[in-house]
Formats: sequence, C-alpha cells, structure tokens
Amino acid sequence: MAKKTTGRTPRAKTDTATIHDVQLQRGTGGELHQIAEDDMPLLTTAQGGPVADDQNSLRVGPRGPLVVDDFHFREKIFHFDHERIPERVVHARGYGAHGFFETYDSLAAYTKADLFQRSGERTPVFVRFSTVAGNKGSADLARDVRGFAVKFYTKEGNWDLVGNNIPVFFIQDAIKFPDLIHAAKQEPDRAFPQAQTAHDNFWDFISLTPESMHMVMWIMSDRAIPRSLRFMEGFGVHTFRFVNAKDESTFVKFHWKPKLGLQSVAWNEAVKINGADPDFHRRDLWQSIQSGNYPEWELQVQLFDQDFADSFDFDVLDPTKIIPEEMLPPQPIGRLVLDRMPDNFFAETEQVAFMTQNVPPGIDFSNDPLLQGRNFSYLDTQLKRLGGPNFTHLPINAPKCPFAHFQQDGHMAMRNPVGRVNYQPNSFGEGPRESPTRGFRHFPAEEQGAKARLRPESFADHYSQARQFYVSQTPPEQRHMAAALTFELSKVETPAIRERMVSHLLNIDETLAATVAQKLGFQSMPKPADAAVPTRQDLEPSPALSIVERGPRRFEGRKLGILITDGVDAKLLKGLTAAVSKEKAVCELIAPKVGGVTASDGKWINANHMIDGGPSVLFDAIVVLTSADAIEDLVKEATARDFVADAFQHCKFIGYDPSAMPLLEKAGIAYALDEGVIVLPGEAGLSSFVSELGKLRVWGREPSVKLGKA
Ligand code: HDE
Repeated sequence: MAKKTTGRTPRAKTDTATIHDVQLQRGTGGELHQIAEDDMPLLTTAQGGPVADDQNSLRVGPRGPLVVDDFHFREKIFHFDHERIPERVVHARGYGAHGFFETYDSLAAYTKADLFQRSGERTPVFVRFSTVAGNKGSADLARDVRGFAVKFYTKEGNWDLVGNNIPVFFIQDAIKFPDLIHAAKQEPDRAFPQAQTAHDNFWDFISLTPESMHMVMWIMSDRAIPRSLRFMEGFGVHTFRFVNAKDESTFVKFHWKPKLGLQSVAWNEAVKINGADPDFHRRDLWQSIQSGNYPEWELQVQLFDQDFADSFDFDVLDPTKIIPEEMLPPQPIGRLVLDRMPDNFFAETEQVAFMTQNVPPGIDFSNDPLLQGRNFSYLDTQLKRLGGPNFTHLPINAPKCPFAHFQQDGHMAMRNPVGRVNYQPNSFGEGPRESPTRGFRHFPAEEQGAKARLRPESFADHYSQARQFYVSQTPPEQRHMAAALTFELSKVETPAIRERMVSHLLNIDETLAATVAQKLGFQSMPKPADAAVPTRQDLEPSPALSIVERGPRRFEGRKLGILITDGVDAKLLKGLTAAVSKEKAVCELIAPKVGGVTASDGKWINANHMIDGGPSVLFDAIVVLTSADAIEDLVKEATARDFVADAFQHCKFIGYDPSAMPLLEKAGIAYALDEGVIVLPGEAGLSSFVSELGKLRVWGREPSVKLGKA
C-alpha cells in the first residue's frame, strides 16, 4: 500500500512502483509535447542499474535517518564530489571550438608534413583560446595575453601549435617561467588581485627582468584587450623548422591573421564589459558559430634560411624578438575555419591536452631555449591535470589517424593492445614496427659547446624592439599604452618598483617615460636603467604592429546595438537592420522594458535586451531610434543616458533619429557632436551609414573626451 507523500516532489512518489506520470518534450518548433513515461530513456546508475526514485534518498520512516544501503545516493554524491579536475596552472580560463584547416598549395619544397602536401587538403582541428593569469572563473576582458592553441589532427598524428596572440614572450629561458607566473598571478598571502597584472609582485619581477620589456609594450597595448577572439592574430612565437623529403631544413615562424581584421576595446570599456558580461568573448564565439558566421584565420609563414638568420640584427632563437613583417613578409599557406562548438565543454575544452612536442614528420624544433623548456613541461602538466598517462585515450586528444603501440595499462586504460604479444622485437611477427622511412626523424642539427648555464650575448638587446613596437603605433594607441602603464603602476604600492619601471621606459621612449612619470606624480626623473647593450638601435617603424593600421575597414562580423522605444519608426528600423545584415553584421535591439516595444505601425517588436542588461559596451556602434511621445520617459532612464555617454566616450559611432536629441543633450554630448554622431536616415542613406561604421572608432574624439571637454 502506498505511503503518504510529503507533497514536495510532485513528480515522484515515495512508494516503490511507477514514478513519472508525464514529461514535457520540446518539439522542433519549440512547442512542448507531453510524452509518456514508457517513451522516455530510463535513468540508470553508472553501473546501468535502473533507478526508481531520484528525488528522495532512502530513509527509515518519513523523519528517520538515511541508510547505507542507498547505493544510488552514494554513487551520485561520490561522482559529484569528484567532478572537478585541477584547473590549468596557466591559461585556466579558455574556450574552444572545432573546425578545419585547408591547405592552399603544396609546400613540399619546404616540408614533408602530410597536411601541407596537397592543395585543398582539409585537416580537422580543435582550437582553444584562453587568458593566461586569471583563474577558471575570471572575466574575459582581463588585460592579458590570449592563448591561441591549435590541435591539427593530421594523418601523421597530432600537431599542436600552441601559440599566443602576441608574437613575443616575457622571458628567454623556461627556467624563469615559474617565477614569472607566480609574480603575475594573485599574491600568495592575500589571494588577490585575480586576473590582473596591476600589483606589486608582477611589476617587481618585470622591472627586475629587462628581457621582458618588449613583451611589456605589447601587453600594455590594446592587443591585451581584444574586442573578440575572432578579431585577434595568433603567433607560434618561436622559430620552428620545416624539413622536406630531402631532409633540408627551412626556419619558419607561424602567424594567424583574422579574416575580419584586428580590433580591440578601450580600457574603460573592458572594465565595464567585465561587469556587464564576464563571458563576453565566449558568448561572442558561441553566437557567431551557432549562427553560421564561422570565424576564419589565414595561416601565414615567415620562411628563412641560416643566411638570413646570420644577417638579422637579433637572434632568431630569442623568443623576445620578432622578425618585422616588412622585412620578411609572411606567406599565406592555408586557412582555418571554426564551424562547430563542442558538444560538452568539460569533455573537450577542459580535457584537451596541448603539447608543443606534438609535431608530425616535416615540422621540427629550433634551439629556442623557451621552446625546448616547453617541450619538457607540457607532458607533466597533462599527467597532473588529467590524472594518468592515458589522457590520449580521451576522444578530444586521440589522433584521428590509425595508431598502434605497446603502451598499456595505467589509470583508465581504455585501449589496451590485444593478443599475446605486447613487446617488440618479437618472433611471432605480431604488432606494429617502427619505420625508418615513414617515422619521425629529428633534424640532425650539429651541436657543440661547453655545458654551462648561460645566456647568449646575442639575446642581450632588450630595448630596441620594445621601442620599435612603441614607435610603430598610431597616436591613439600610444596614448593607450601610456594610460595602461600609468594605471598598472598606480596600483603598485612600492615607490621603488614604479621608479625602476620608469627607468626602463627611459630606455624605450623618453616621451612615454615622461608622460607616465608625470601622471604618477614623480618629483624627479630616475636615471635610465643600466642596459646590457648600451646603444639602443633606432629601428624602422613597422606599421604591421599597429591594430588601427590593420583595422577591418568594414563592419562585417560586428554588432550594432539599437535602442528603441514605443513609437519607433518601423520603416527606418527595418531599413537599418536590412542594411546591417547586408554588411554581414548583426543588430541587437534594446528596449526600456523587458520584452520589446510597439512600433509606429502598431506592430510589436521583440527586443534582445532590456536597457539595464544591454549597455553600449556590448556593441561596436549604437543607434537610438525613439519617438516624440517616448523620449520624455527615455531621458529619465540613467541607463539610457549611460548607453549614449559611454558609446561617445569610447569613441564609437552613434546614429540617432531627430527625436532622440533630448537624450543626447541629457547625456552631455549634444554640444560635442562630431563626424561620428550621425542623424538618420541622413542624406547619404542607411547603407552609407553602415559603411561608415566600418571605421569602428572616431579616435580623434578621444583627447577631448579624456579631458572632459565633451
Ligand atoms: Fe605555455 N603552458 N608555457 N606558453 N601555454 C601551458 O600546459 C609553459 C608559453 C600556452 O589551451 C601549460 O596544458 C612553460 C609560451 C598556451 O590548453 C603548461 C613555458 C606560449 C597554453 C605550460 C610556457 C605558451 C599554455 C598549462 C615557458 C606561447 C594553453 C596547462 C617556457 C607561444 C593551452 C597546459 C590550452 C599552457 C608551460 C610559455 C602558450 C604548464 C614552461 C611562450 C596557449 O604546460
């Protein structure tokens, strides 16, 4: 006989027999259908045992203790207790996607790597983007380097190109990596600040490590706050080797170039995005792939031989140096398209194990000491993170080509060799054998020298390329770098560290140093830091280093935020959204209330956001379309005023219909209208407005906004 139930778990009864009466299932059109219990998959334990009641644990009487026979409860809680694995010690926060790499033309002259042999060949890939310093739950818009790790599942095994969105690194020797990362991450006694380099320990280490100065210029630039993962470059950083079938080696540096051009956010915008949408980058990647706007990059290579390396001003083995693109133009060799999100974040993005030492025949290492140190590190880290040596059995890490070896057993072994023989050589003629012709052979580079702990003289110039980066930036980008340095050092509590940093800046650019020193309130200038190489070279500027110079010039792939109210001109709105989608960009509608608005033609328009949840920092440009009746209420909304004022401050393009002018006035920008604030539909029409948006920012506005003149 059924006992009395508590009534708290409507779909479960506490007696023994049937549990679910009905369930709801969503149809293809989103509608809900009822499905009968018999048509639903049966819930089981991990051992496959059918579960009768998943709502109540087993107890003695309605108010009595739980009992140990409850194997279902025990298994469920046990598994939950073990759901986490250690987060990555660096690059903990990441987001991944699947796609393919397509080779343009055969590269057989340079490399025998199978994936580069045939024009049009497609190789499946998995890419994981990441921030470096923050923990797994930190915000996307931290000022930080972005990881850009690509796993190519080639027909000759996996090739992992584990790169960053910045082509140089902080240190020249892997032995300094733990120190660098300790200093960059949260301070150990107080456990803050998270995902930020604006603290004493980081700048203490950096200011004592002159080799980091070039990288410091990059992370203080807008490169460290990308607008989207889709709008950033990637770099293999180190010099690698291509090796062809004749065993000839060519040095190679890898570059990923985004099809939609480069774009970053303003620092004030980054700070606000982190609050408004800490998942800004991952949401953007998710949305663009799910909507069929597949992000794309071109793989380009800088190829060079030993003679070039010998004639170059710097050492090509030094990972704190670039080879300027103007000096050695990168050649396009293929494209990467990301077209599928993982089915499960943990199984794929979290468990993916990148290792720099995963290279196929035809790709090899150089003697870059950082690369060689990395080749040592990545295997260890996967063992720790994934808990055993069989992480290659996980589908995301397993090669997609045939493979065979005698590695066996260990935790979670899923694919042990079958048959009697698990060794070789054997006389049974069983099992795989190595092949001197098809197998990987390391490039037989000749090496000599005394064994010693040392740093080569050729790595000693720490300032010339740092300066080259700075002088290659446009004026707004240079201003951002000065502001970033000032902000970061303003958070440093120890005056000596600030001074030491400024003493390095003096070796890079005197004006930059003076600006930062003045903003930090220095009474006098410190002496320039002692430099290992006393004469800094004045290298030619490299425009390729500027984001503004490499901007997209098109609004494609960007997002327009349109603030609408009741009475919005339906025709104007329709025309605008059509012009935007023609440009392959996206519109999102923001309304004063949740749900939407009633347009001028009496029809209801659904909005994507309520104004409080859709601040203008989430968009690349904004438009305000309102009506004479609604504007009075709109100007009373503080968030509507911020919507406009922030967009103006962040130098974005703003479109408005004449009835929105009172909001511009209230936001304090009506007196500073410039060429980036455009009345709609305007004489030139909506498509010309949208093509104007391709300029992305009105940087000329910035100085007046900064000084509060706007
Ligand atoms: Fe890494 N790095 N790294 N790194 N790195 C890791 O491996 C390491 C370096 C990079 O999305 C770890 O699986 C050392 C340079 C990316 O899963 C670890 C040194 C570059 C990712 C590790 C470096 C990178 C990592 C932590 C100094 C750019 C994320 C978790 C010699 C070229 C991959 C893991 C992903 C991850 C070690 C320096 C890029 C501990 C010792 C330079 C993109 O193995």
